[in-house]
Amino acid sequence: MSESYPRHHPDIVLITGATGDFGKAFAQRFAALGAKLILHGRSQEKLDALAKTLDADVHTILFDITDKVAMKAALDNLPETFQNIDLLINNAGGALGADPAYQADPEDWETMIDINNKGLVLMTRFVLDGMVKRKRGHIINIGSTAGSYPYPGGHVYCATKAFVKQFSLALRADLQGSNIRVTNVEPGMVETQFSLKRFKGDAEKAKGVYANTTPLTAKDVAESVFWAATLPAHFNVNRLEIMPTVQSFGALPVERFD
Ligand code: 8X3
Repeated sequence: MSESYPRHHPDIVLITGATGDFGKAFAQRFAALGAKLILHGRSQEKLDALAKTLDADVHTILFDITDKVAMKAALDNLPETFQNIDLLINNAGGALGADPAYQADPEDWETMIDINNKGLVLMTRFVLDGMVKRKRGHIINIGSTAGSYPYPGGHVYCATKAFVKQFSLALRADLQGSNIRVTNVEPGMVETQFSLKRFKGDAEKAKGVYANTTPLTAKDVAESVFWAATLPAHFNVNRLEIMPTVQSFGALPVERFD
């Protein structure tokens, strides 16, 4: 006879970057649980299209994640029935460019830091106010294996994800005694629009990243987020590093002279 394991059910889930591949998969996974969803995006059209596909009570919030005034206003003006956020999934983010650091576009660097780091910490700061008062909540940050394992062309993207990892762990320290959980989910290769964005619309290059192999899918990542979020409230996953089976580690390169 199988014994059932108790699950935690977040009632209100806020997902940033909800109209991207990860965001959609998260929205679908938590809608299936019966959670109310606050979906953040930059296009009302895309948010509405996503909301239509979901069998859930949805509130959409529209702002650029780098605009802290608009972010604060959207959070301050949540309808009463959406105010008690149980779970924040800091998902908005991405990579821009994969050229060596000395050839990278400095604007891409600033954008990655603004979105992956500044957007994420401010969102967290604003949502934590209510969570701390209620002594209930979970912050799930979408990190990356790139935050632990640097690779050529990764420079600022890797650094932003290392920041997210350490920020997540440091938050745990400050939230001691608050009953609030923090988890950094760190996926490796996942087939999404990630590479298309990184290579600025070069579909050939983006396709090549996932060619002839079996990457993780957004659904796989949603499953791991869902697992961490629905564990009983006394159980905190600090970091969850996930990769497709086909991916592993390489040796450190050494320059040799003739
Ligand atoms: C995505 C994984 O390896 O492309 O965060 O940086 S990787």
